[in-house]
Amino acid sequence: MENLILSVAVTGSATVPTQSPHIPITPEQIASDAIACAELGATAIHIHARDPKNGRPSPDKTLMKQIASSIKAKSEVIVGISTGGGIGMTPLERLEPASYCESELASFNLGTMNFSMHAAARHFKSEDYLHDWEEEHLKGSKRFIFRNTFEDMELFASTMKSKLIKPEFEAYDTAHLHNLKFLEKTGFAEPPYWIQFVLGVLGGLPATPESLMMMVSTAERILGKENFRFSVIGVGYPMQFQMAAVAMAMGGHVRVGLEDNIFINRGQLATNMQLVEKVKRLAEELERPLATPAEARTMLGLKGLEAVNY
Ligand code: KMH
Ligand code: ZN
Repeated sequence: MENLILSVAVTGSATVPTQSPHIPITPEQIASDAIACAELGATAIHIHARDPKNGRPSPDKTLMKQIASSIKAKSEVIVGISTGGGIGMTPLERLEPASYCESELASFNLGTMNFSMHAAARHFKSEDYLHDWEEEHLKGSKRFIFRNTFEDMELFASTMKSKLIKPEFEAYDTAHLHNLKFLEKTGFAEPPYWIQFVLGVLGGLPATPESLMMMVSTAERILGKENFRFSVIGVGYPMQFQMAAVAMAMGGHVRVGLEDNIFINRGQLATNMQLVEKVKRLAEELERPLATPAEARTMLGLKGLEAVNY
């Protein structure tokens, strides 16, 4: 098996600051967690920006550039920029930070779907929330449609191609793999693919070994075994670790981080660095040495840090 590409999604846009004091918010905090995770051995960092005043997910490209360049100043870790953005952002707003920063990697979501975090609101009373946007963010996600139409995907694909940004395809269901195949047939995607199987979002497949097997076998059948590498995101606790272990045993790669899970043990809030350390322990036990950023750049065919705009 290949060395393990360990990605860390340090902040995301689904959670609210009230859920955990460890979620990095300011560009300095996000960069600092990214650098600390890289020092622990993480290969790649997936970033979103948040408004430093209140932690709300932000499409501000200058904030994103500030985060990416602070990471680059201290580390060679691969930086992947989110184009998933957050609730209320238009597809163009979501694309802008990656396009502006011309990052090596950027997420590419493969279909329109429900994407709800409303179940997390059951833990809080209205007066618990630290910021006025948070309650509606969680509860209102019941109405949220995560938009990724074919027109949007064509735009994302051609923009990323023109800036030599490698797509990190996010597939939440087997239908998304068929969408990717259609993009391939119509000239908007080209193997070899780097795919994240995202399991456990309310609106996508659940985080179970059965879902993962189905994703892998579907991808092998329709894309061809030699045409993709996969990594797995298990959303929630303990699914993040369970899916990591199954992915490692299958020769896949792994993403952890507070974007997808905020607990280190049942009921105990995590830091990003603790999540990395726990998954590193699993990787060691399962004989999957971590890939360095340089190794992963070769594996994924990335353009290199000299070619980014940050
Ligand atoms: N929040 C994750 C479940 C993106 O940023 O493009 C998926 C994600 C999407 O990371
Ligand atoms: Zn993300």
